[in-house]
Amino acid sequence: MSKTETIAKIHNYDSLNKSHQELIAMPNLPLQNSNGIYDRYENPILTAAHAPLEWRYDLNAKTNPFGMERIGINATFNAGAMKFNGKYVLAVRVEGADRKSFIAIAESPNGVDNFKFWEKPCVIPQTSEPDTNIYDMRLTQHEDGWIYGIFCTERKDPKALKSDTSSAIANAGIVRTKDLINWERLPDLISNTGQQRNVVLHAEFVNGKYALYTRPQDGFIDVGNGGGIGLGFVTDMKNPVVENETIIFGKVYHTIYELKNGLGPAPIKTENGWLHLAHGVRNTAAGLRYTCYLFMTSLEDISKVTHVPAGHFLAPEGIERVGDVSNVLFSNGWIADDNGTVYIYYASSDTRMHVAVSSVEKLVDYVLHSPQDTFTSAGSVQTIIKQVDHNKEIL
Ligand code: M1P
Repeated sequence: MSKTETIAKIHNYDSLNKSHQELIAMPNLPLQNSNGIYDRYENPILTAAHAPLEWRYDLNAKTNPFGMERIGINATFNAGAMKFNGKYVLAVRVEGADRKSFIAIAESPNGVDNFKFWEKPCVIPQTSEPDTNIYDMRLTQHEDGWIYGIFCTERKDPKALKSDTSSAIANAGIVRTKDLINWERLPDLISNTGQQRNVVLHAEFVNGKYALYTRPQDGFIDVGNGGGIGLGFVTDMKNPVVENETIIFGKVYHTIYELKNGLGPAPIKTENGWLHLAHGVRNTAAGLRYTCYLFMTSLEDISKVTHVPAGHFLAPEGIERVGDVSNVLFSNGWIADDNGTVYIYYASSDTRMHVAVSSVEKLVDYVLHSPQDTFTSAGSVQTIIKQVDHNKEIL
């Protein structure tokens, strides 16, 4: 190209850019039908269409004469979250049309709208065994001074039959950073179980050790005999051998976590205990149903579950029920602001991100005072009757 030749943008750039800027700037308002526990918001906060045009388009008219999208983005979901430099920051699982997931940072000035991706996706260094696919990063600002990102790393199962092109081994990959730009890769988690997903780092040391919530599983899809939310300890994150792993919250027959469960983000510390957000999975004739639930553990002993309201806290509704993996609500990120507001970032149907807003005070009230599961229909009836009788006193 001669020096005098001007470089023209693709013919459709202005209209693409206008729509993109309008999408990002769209205000998001709370919906009116709150259950008193949290407010859902009317719009998803991140969709595939929020991915920057520069990621998707070759903007040079000469090399892209038709103004085609060259790199497709399929979904934006399962984001870790934290407050960083005064901004509400998400470490988003972005899935390309090629089915590879990667992590990209998006930030918002207010936590509910105007989420914008940073210029480039995160470059996550590899270990000696390269990852095929990475996803679902949990961000933890640890008291050791590092921000840790623990994510799922997936590689093809070397022991799978030649005819089996799907079986994989999932494990926890670990990175740490100070700026969310430069990531130091640490060795993958070393545990006794075949598969690990939904691994989350607790923000404080426990008896001088790093505490990690785990989710051991026998197979890539099959939970097998084990499963449940585990807790284990690591002495040195540069040699992350999990010690003393125990299940602190197992699967239970005829509950929303009958088939499997897994922790969401790192728990929030409250005066009453550690507040946890998790997902539970049950099987149905229409496939797996993922919902989110809350529970609390003791401040003195983080392995001790103290409160579990019955059933789901957040379940897919309306458009949330439809997507690439329908009937799934999944959360691995929330932010508790200094004023007590809690922003719960959740994904629907492995497709898009949403926010629901509550407060530490409300969530603690919900966890402490909502009835626990009695595990039988008769028990559920008694729980309702007790409330009806209680209400007679004031009606
Ligand atoms: O498709 C639903 C979810 O399935 C997995 O979660 P879990 O390991 O608990 O079954 C994850 O792959 C998650 O990313 C996904 O949203």
